[in-house]
Parts: sequence; C-alpha cells; structure tokens
Amino acid sequence: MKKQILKELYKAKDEYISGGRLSTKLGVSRNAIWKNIVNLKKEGHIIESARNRGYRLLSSDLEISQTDLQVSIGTKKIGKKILCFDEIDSTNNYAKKIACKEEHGTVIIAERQTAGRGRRGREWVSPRNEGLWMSIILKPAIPSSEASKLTQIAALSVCNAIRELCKCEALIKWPNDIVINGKKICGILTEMTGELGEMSFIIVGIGINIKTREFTEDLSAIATSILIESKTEVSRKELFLKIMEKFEKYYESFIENVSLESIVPELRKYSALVGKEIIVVRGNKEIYARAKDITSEGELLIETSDGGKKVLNSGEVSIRRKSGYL
Ligand code: BT5
Repeated sequence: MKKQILKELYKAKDEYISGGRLSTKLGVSRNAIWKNIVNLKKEGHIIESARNRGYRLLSSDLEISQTDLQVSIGTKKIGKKILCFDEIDSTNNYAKKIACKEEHGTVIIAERQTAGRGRRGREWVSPRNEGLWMSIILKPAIPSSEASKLTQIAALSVCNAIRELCKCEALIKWPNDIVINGKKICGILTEMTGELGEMSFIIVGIGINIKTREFTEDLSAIATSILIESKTEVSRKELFLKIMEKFEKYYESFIENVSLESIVPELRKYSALVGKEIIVVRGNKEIYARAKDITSEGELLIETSDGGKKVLNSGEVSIRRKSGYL
C-alpha cells in the first residue's frame, strides 16, 4: 500500500491529492492512507500535508531522489526500501548500524561519503555526485563461509549493468574490482556479522565512479570512471536500477540452488585475470602465479611457478599484475 500511495503522489507531481481521493482510488480507509503517509515520511520521503487540500510530494534537493528510485524500482526485495543521504561517513557503516531492525534488501545510498572504506581499512574516495556509493543489507540463511560469494554476485551485476547501459568492456578483477581498459571503475566491500558459523546479516558495499573527470595524483594511474571511458553520462538512476535488477536475479538463483553455478560461466567470460600472469599479495607475502580459472565456487584457481595449483577463496588477498595494477 505504501508504494501505491507513493506512486499516486509521484504521478500528481506538484499537485495536492486529498486523503479522500486516495482512499477511493486505492480502496482503503482515509485512516489507512494517513498511517501509511506517516510511515513514508519516517522513511525520509518529503510529503507535505495541508489541511483541506491533502498531500503533496515535495521533491528532495538530492540529485538521486529516494522517492524517484523507490517508485521506479521493479525488484521484489532488493532495493524495495531505499534510504538516500546527502552526506554520510560510509554507507557500509550506516548499514551495519541499522541492519538489525531493517528488512532484508534495504539499500543505503549517499551522494558523498566522508570516510568511504575499502578492504582492510583502506580509503575509498567518494566525491559528491560523481558516483554511486551504496550498501545492500542482506539476511540470507547461509553459513558465513559462503559470504564472499555475494561479492561475486555483486561484481557480475555491476559488470553486466555497465556493459548493457554504457557499452563499455567492463571486466571483473577477482575478487572485488570492476575494471575498464585496465583501470578500476568499481570496488566492492562485503562485510558480515555473526557468530559460530551463523551470520545475522551481510552488507555488500558497492562504489562506482560514474561522472568523475579527474582523479587525485595517486589514484589517476589506477582509477577511471564511466564518463572517462564511455564519453557519455550514464544516468545514475538507470545504472542503479539495472544493478538492482541483476543482483536480485543472481542472488535468488544462488539462494535457491545454494550455488553460483548459473553465473560461473559469465564470471569466467568477464574475468580480467584468467590466463594472465599475476602476483598474489597476502600480507607482506607475494606469490608469482598464472590465473587459470574461476571455479564453480567462484574462487580463483592459480598455478604457481613450480607448477603447483592453488585455489584462492578469500577476499583477503590482493592481486597485481607484474606491470602494476592490471
Ligand atoms: C575496495 O577496496 O575496492 C572496496 C571499495 C568499496 C567502496 C564502497 S562505496 C559504498 C560502501 N561504503 C563504503 O565505505 N565502502 C563501500 P580495496 O580492494 O581495498 O581497494 C581500495 C583501494 O582502491 C584504495 O587503496 C585505492 O588505491 C583505490 N581507490 C580508492 N578510491 C577509489 C576510487 N574512487 N576509484 C578507484 N579506486 C579507488
């Protein structure tokens, strides 16, 4: 009902709609309309209530509007609830704080992050309006050892969404980067909480550089944006909706089959590493190897210089090429 009310308000644009009209149209009492409006306001939608006139949606001054995304999204659970912020320290931090009381699939988006994070405390640069900085709260009933597979699901969702909408040759640099022309366009940070093999929730954080024209000196060698690569401005809204659609599809198949099998062929096809010489960095240890394959579990199979085969299944490693980042 909440979404239907939101849609009606959205369709009316700047006009007021009375509680009576809404109740006739949607077949519920005026009291039910009122209660839902109160909840929509609590979720952050900016709705004006004027005596004798009714309700009116006020547009938010954020470039990405929570209401606009929420009425446009076609998914069942992933992104059914979206919380947008102008500025936040890190969408992953916020998602962790609210995850207990929020429903599965809730998404947090920020226009800017002041303390965006990469893995192991590294910084993620997230300037205002230049990208999509977001986190998805997930509550799957899977053991914690399976959590890293959600990084693969997110990676393929972003990779395919970019390929479809931006006509760019996006590739997945296992385990958590998306690259175009050898430079990083997206990073994924999957975090979880739980005890003794059982987890209570997983946060999948995704950062995508979309409109950035120039990077800081230290990033410019390894980072790029969709604008730089495709020379066109993709709509952040369209890209977001496409990623949600893909993520839900891959996620549902993963939960249903308890396996990544249906997406492994594409993880292989779009791998930036398979067939290449790489350096696996774990702490201060470096292993020279060749990336051979992505396994049916979404792991990276490598062959070391002495011919030994090894499967890497942890996001706790970084991969470099001999020539640098990629
Ligand atoms: C990642 O870590 O790539 C995960 C990044 C996840 C960011 C999202 S944004 C929404 C959510 N909220 C958060 O706080 N985080 C998530 P890692 O593999 O450790 O890579 C980090 C490295 O990427 C840094 O050390 C830089 O070298 C580089 N980097 C930082 N900002 C970048 C950017 N905007 N574009 C490309 N590379 C960047």
